[in-house]
Amino acid sequence: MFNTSVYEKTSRVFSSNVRLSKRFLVAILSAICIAVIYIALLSPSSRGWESQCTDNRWTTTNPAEMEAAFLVPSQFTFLNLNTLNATTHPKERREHILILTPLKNASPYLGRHFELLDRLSYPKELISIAFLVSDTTDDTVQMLKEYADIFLNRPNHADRFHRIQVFEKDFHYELPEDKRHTYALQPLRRSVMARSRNYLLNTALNEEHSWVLWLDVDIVDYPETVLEDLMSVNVDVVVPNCLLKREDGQFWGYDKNNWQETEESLALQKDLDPDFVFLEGYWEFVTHRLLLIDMPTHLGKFAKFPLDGVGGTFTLVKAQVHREGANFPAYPFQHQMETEGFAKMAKAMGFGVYGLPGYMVYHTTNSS
Ligand SMILES: Nc1nc2c(ncn2[C@@H]2O[C@H](COP(=O)(O)OP(=O)(O)OP(=O)(O)O)[C@@H](O)[C@H]2O)c(=O)[nH]1
Ligand SMILES: [Mg+2]
Repeated sequence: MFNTSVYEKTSRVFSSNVRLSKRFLVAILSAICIAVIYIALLSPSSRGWESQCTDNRWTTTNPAEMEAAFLVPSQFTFLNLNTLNATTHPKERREHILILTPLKNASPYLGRHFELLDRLSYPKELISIAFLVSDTTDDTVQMLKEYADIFLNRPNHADRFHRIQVFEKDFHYELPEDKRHTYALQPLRRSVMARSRNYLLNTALNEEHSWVLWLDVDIVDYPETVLEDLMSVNVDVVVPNCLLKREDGQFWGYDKNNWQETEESLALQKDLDPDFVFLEGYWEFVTHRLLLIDMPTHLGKFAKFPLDGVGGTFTLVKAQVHREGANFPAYPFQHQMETEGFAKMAKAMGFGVYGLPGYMVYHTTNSS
C-alpha cells in the first residue's frame, strides 16, 4: 500500500535537496563568473601588458616581474623645456645627443660602427645611442646586446655611453638584395624606411636630448671631432658630404639625397601630379637638382650651402626640429618621402637646412 505521508516526506526532502543543490550550483556559477571577470578585467594581460611585453624580446613574460615593471607609482613631473637648447657650446652646457640608426641585417657593419662611435671626441656620458631593427634574419640583435654590454659596463665611467637602446619592429617588407635600388620600388622602400625612422625617433627621443644624429650603419669613416664640428655650424639641420671610398682608392660622391632645388627642378614640379615622387641618381627621371656631391669642395670644411633635400647617412638635427613636428613622411610630401621629405617639411616650418660639401664622411664600398 502506498504510504502518502512517506511520499510527502520524501518529496519534501527531495525538493529541499533540489533547492539546496540549486543554491550550490548558483554559488559555483557565481564563483566561476567572478573568476572570469577577474581574469578578463584585472589580470595583467588584459591591460595590454602581455602584448606590450611580447612585442619586445628583452622584456620578461613572468607575471610577477611584469607587475613590478609596470606598477610604478603615479608620478608628477615638471620640466622647463625653455632651457633645453642646442647651442655652439654643447660640451660646456652638457648638451646630450641621441644617435639614431635604423638597421636590417647589419651584423657585418656593427664592429666598425661601434669602433667609430668609440673614437668620437664628444663626451660619452652625453651620448645616447638607439637602434631600430626591422625584418632582420641575421644576428644583429644578439650582436647589439653584446656591444651594449661592453659599452655600458666599462670600468672607467667616462668610457661608458649614457644609454644604448635597441628596439625591434618588423614591417614584413622583403625585397631581394639585387632589387633594393630598382627605380620603381623606391617609393615603397622609402616609405618603409620612413616608418622605421619615425618609430625610432618617437621611441628614443626624450627630454634630455638637445641634438639628434641620424647615422647609417655602413658609414665607415668620419673625423673624431665630427659632432663638435657639425654642432659648431649652428643650424637646424646640417649634413656633411658623404662620399664612397672605392677599392681603387678613388672617391665618388655617394649620398645623392643631399640637394638644392634649381629653377629647372622647380619648374618641372609645377606640372606633375602631387603624388609623383622625385628620386635622385636615376637615369629614368632627371630632376635637374644641384647635388651636394657636385658643389665646390675647395672653400673649406665649414663653407655651408642651403639645401632642400637631405639623406640620412649622416644628418645632424637640433632636437627641437623633430620636437616641433618635422618627421619622415611615409607619403609624398612636396614630391619627396622619408629623409628628403623631412628636409622639405623642416624648410616649410621655417628651419634652416644646410650642407657642407668640403666636410667628408665615407660610406662603405660594397654598394650598388
Ligand atoms: N629598420 C630598417 N632599416 C633598414 C632597412 N633597410 C636598410 N636599413 C638600414 O638603414 C640604413 C640605410 O640603409 P642602406 O641599405 O645602407 O641604404 P643605402 O645607403 O641607400 O643603400 P646602400 O647603397 O645599399 O648602402 C642602414 O643603417 C641599414 O641597415 C629596413 O628595411 N628597415
Ligand atoms: Mg648605405
